[in-house]
Amino acid sequence: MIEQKFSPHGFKALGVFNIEANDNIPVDGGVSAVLIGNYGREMFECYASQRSPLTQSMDEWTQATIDPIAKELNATALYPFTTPPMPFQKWARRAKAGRQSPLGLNIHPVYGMWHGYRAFLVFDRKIELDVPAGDEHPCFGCADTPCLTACPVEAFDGVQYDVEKCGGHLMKVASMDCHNKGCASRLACPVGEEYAYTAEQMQFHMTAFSNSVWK
Ligand code: B12
Ligand code: SF4
Ligand code: SF4
Repeated sequence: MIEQKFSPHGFKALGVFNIEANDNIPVDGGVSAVLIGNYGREMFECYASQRSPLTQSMDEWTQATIDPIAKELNATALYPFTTPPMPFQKWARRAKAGRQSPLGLNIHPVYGMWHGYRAFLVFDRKIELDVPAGDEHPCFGCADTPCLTACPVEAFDGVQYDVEKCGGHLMKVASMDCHNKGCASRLACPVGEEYAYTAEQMQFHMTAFSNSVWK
């Protein structure tokens, strides 16, 4: 039922958790929180064909699409792009939609690095979903950790992400591969490779990221 509402837009229900007080979900009476996200290429294709007018940003399109569905489902939508930011990565781990990788990004057991979060829907009732969770941490047994050595400026040290190093590199001509193909560290991860975004979608991401850091 929930999935059917979202699938025409390329959004997927990625997980669910029963809300506890220390989750600090800012909705009175919230019982279940359902993570709505995207994986693979589909949502980008829906965005390209459904956004209106052509200047609508992905966040604006997301909210314009999800708000009416949330209303229909009698749920409250929370978004990852509000300020101050809400701890989406932590909540996504609560929803069993991913584990923390050495990159700091959550890794999904099936879709690897190639997924994102678009909203949490908070319900005043218990919701159950059948989604692939995966019992084992996907990084368990990845002895070579290629994600940590792929970045040309070593922006990841396994503990934190050096935004300045990455951003500084992206300003240089030598960073063309990062701009054209996508972040080398994310691309180095073998989990869920078949869900990787297209070159065009990677470029969209890198432009959005560069603009957010350097605006
Ligand atoms: C601020 C932010 C950033 C900042 C990070 C600042 C920093 N100090 O590291 C910048 C702009 C650099 C950034 C970059 C990216 N981000 Co970002 N970012 C966010 C945002 C909006 C808020 C994070 C936050 O403050 N949370 C609240 C605090 C309380 O929680 P926290 O866990 O302590 O937050 C920290 C981490 O989230 C971390 N962080 C955020 N993004 C990233 C990216 C990497 C690689 C790492 C290691 C850490 C990191 O910075 C936060 C502050 O210290 C979240 C959305 C959200 N609401 O969570 C997305 C989010 C975390 N980002 C995401 C992604 C995918 C990226 C990018 C990889 C791609 C992109 N968006 O273009 C890039 C990395 C660039 C690259 N090389 O490809 C995804 C992660 C999905 C996942 N699987 O975990 C999120 C959840 C957005 C989403 N809608 O899905 N991001
Ligand atoms: S390359 Fe290995 S350690 Fe790095 S995120 Fe992927 S599975 Fe985890
Ligand atoms: S975008 Fe390029 S410079 Fe930035 S972390 Fe990824 S590989 Fe490193």
